[in-house]
Amino acid sequence: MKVPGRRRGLPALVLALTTGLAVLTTGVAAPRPAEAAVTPVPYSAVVPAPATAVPASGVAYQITSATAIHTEPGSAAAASVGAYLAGLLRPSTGFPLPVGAATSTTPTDGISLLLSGAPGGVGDQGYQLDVTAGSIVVRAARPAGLFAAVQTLRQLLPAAAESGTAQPGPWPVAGGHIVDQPRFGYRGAMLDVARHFFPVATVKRYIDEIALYKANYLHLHLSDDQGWRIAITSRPRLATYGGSTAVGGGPGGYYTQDDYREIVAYAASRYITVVPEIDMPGHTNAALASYAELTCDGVAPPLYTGTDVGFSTLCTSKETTYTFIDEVLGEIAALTPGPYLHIGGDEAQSTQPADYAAFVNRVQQIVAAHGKTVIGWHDVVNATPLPSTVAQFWGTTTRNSAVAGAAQRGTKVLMSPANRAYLDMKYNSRTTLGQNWAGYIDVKTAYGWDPGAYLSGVGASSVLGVEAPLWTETITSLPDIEYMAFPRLPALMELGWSSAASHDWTAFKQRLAAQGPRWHVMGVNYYHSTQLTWPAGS
Ligand code: TNX
Repeated sequence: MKVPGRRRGLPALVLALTTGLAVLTTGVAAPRPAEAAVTPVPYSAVVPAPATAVPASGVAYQITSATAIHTEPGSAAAASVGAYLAGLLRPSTGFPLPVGAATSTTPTDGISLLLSGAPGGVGDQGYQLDVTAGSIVVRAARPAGLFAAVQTLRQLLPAAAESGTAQPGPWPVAGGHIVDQPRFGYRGAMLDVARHFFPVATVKRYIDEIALYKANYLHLHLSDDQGWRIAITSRPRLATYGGSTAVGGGPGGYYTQDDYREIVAYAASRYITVVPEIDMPGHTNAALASYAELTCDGVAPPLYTGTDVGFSTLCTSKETTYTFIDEVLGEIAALTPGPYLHIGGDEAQSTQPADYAAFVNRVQQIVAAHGKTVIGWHDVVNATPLPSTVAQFWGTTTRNSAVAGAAQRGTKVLMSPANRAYLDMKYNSRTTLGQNWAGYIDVKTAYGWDPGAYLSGVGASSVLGVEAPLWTETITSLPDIEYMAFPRLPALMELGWSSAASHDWTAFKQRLAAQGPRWHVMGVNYYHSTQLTWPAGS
C-alpha cells in the first residue's frame, strides 16, 4: 500500500532558522511591530465548537516572555496541566513560561488554571475561559475541565504555536468569555492494533492528536484473528505466538504489560481513559492458534494473515474457555484503571445464536467480578445485557429494532455507525487506503448526522457518546493513521462535544479548514478534502 506523501514544511524550517537568528541577536524573540498587528484566531475557529463563546472585540492577551502560568494551590493535577501547557508552548515561543501556585483567586496577570469559581453548569469536563488584555483565567470544577480549556487555548493561538522550534510570534489570544461543556460524556477513538501492530510511540502520538479535539477515551482493539497484542502472564503464548504476525504476514508484535501501563499512564496525562478490547467469541483465531484447548476439537488452527471475518470462535461449551477468559480479563482489569472492558462480540457467525447469548451473559458476569463495566459491539444486545452494559452501534442503517429495544430497557448506546464514523472507510473512490463496505465517507458525511437522533428509538438520553473506530487491515503506519483520521476525527468529536443546535456544515467546514495550518505545523499527514477550502499554510 502506498503511503500518501507527508507535507512537512520547508517554510517551517525557514521560519525556525530566521527565528533562531532573531533569538541569537536579540536574546529574546520580541515581536516585531508589523507582526504585532496579527489578527488573533477568532473564537469561531475552535473545534469542537464551544457551548457559548462571546468575543470582546479589539481585546487580546499577548503571551510574552513575561507570561507566567498560575495553577490552583494545592492541586497536583492543576500543576501538571500547567506544566503540560508550558511544555506545549515553550519550544515555539521560546519563553520561559514558569508554572507556580496561584496566589490570588482573582488573578490579574498571566495564565491562571483554577479549580474554583466555575459556573455550576460546566460539570466534570467543562470550563470557563476569560481572556482580557491582562490575563487568561480558566476556571473548572475538575482538572479534566482545565485540560479541555487548554485545548481551546491552543487552538486560539496562531498555528505556529504548535511548532517544535522557536517561531517569531507574536502570540495573541482573542479577548472574550467562553463557557463550555460537552453534550456527551464519552468521546472516543478506537485503534485496531490487531490487524496491524503499532508501536507505543505511535499510540502516544495518536493520543496527543485526539486530545486536541477533546476526545476522552481511547479504545484499543487488542486481539483479533490476525494477532494478539498484549502479554498475558498466565498465557504467554497468546502474545509470543498469537502476536507473531499480522494482516499480510508481517512480523506483528505485542505490548508488554509495562508497555500497556505506559500507554494507559500517558493517556491519563491527557485525560484520556483507555478501554481495552479482547474480542470474543469470534475474531479469536490468534488465541485459538496459541492454545488448542480453546477450540471444540482440541486442534489449533494455523495463524491467519488474511482479512476475512466470522470464521473463528472460542468453544463456548467448554469450562476451560471461561477459565481462560477469567484469567485474561483479570490481568487486563488489574492493568486498567478505567471503568470499561470491551468484550467485542461482533460478527460471531461461527457461534450458534443460543450459544452466543449464553456466552455473552457469562462473560458479563466475569467482567463484573473483576469490578468493570462491559462495552460490546451492538450484537451483544442479542444476549441479556446487564443494566450497565454499553452497546456500541456499528450498523449502517438508522433502524435496528434489537438495539432500540435494548435502549428502551435502559441499555446505553455508544454511536459508531459504520457509514458515518468508521475512519477506515475511504473518502471516495480515489482513496488508496481503507475499505468501502460501508460506503465512502468524506467530511460532510462524517459530520452530517446527529448522534442523539440518528438511530430510530435511541434518543439522546440513551446515547453515551460517539466513537470513531479505525480498523487497520490496510493501515500500516502513523502517516496512514493520520491520513484516515484527519479531518474526519475532529468532525466526529464535534458531534460528541457540541450541542445539536450548533451543527451547521457551512460554519463547521470553515472551522475545520482553519485547523489545516495547525496540522501542517504539527506534521500531521491529513487528507486535503476538496469539500473544504483550506487556508494558506494548510
Ligand atoms: C467490521 S465493525 C468489523 C471489523 C473489521 C471492519 C472493517 C466490527 C465490529 N467488525 O472486524 O475490521 O468491519 O471495516
